[in-house]
Amino acid sequence: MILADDQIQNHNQSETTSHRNELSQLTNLLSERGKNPESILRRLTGFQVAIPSWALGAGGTRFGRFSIGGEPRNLHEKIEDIGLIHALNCSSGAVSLHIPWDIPKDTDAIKEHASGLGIHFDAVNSNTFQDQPKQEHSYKFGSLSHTKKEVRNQAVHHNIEVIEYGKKLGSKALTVWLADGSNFPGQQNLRKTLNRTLQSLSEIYASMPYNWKLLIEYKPFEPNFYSMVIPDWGTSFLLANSVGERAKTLVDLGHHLPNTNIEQIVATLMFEGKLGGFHFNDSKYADDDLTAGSIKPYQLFLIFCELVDGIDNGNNDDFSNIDWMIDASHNTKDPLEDLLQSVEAIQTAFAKALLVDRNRLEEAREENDVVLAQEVLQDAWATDVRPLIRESRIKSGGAANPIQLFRDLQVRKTLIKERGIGTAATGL
Ligand SMILES: [Mn+2]
Repeated sequence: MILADDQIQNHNQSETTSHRNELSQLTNLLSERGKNPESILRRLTGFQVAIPSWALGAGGTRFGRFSIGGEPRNLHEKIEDIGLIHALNCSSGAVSLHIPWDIPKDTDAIKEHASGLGIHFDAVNSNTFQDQPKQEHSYKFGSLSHTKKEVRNQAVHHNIEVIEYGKKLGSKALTVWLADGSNFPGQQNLRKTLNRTLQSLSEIYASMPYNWKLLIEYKPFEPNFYSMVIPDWGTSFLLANSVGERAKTLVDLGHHLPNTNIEQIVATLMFEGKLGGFHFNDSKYADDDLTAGSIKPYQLFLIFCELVDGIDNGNNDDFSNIDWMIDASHNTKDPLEDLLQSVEAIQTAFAKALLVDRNRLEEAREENDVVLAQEVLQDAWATDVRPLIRESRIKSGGAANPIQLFRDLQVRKTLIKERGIGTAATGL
């Protein structure tokens, strides 16, 4: 299903008057505070968050999975769904492919299909956390860190194969999330395991084009429950530093133990110019993969405060040097509506971070005025920025209210009619 421009324009017409009123109130308020609404709008409009190819179908747990109907049956249809999201919000113009779940059979055709919908190919993702049919060696006891050289070679070659697909599609980064680890004390020599991982990652790095990044993701537990080879940002950072300049750390919000100060991790990585990528989601307990901003929106805001500060003052030049992606699972919601909500929550956190009066905040910090520092943050946090986000969408040709239009047009019903009720997309 492809949306026509006039469907979006007709929807926007019906929202015009109230939107204009809300927007002018907000821009007046921002101007009074010495902020330039136009420059905030420009930054919002330029910010694109990639959608992973595994997020377009219903997610599940190890206990079960409930189909939503009309799920994309192949990569072509997955990209079509991302095209729908992007047409509605104009902020999801990239897809992050998972290999081997979404191997493009005809790379030229798929590239053309994507570019027709305004979508480019973001980081490609390898998979050595499960065995594939006809695979020679099993990853049951690890992949890049495995004790046997032949298993490590197989895993390294898989990553190189993923790079080859990415090169054909125009990707510029490989994301490695390593499920390797151990379930019981004594199972692994922790130092040797780390060393083997470093050697394997170095081999992969050596096979990347000169303008690619290697993004190293970390996770404290699951699927292994005693030790993970890359459990935290420190280990990822250590590996990235040893592997090379274009190896960077990727922060997945769900991959931290409860109450970890993620914004401080972001600040530290930016201080070192090693923040390479970001996976958005939210969680109450661990890697829950819930909608970004649905549980801890203030944390998301604080993270964006560090991102904005780091980019404006630090070693990471601009937002385009960081790979942004949503990494969530949609067990109960329509994935397309959930992704629209996630992108809006991310934009909200970003917009509020741009409203922070940085000069005043720095002055308060220098004077150790703790109360004022908190007030400055709260002033930005408590501002309703939705009119700005709406305006950024409308200006870019998107919908004033994407979820409302998605429902008015009965998009899911149409997809079910086109694809059937029992379809299941590959993914988590
Ligand atoms: Mn992730």
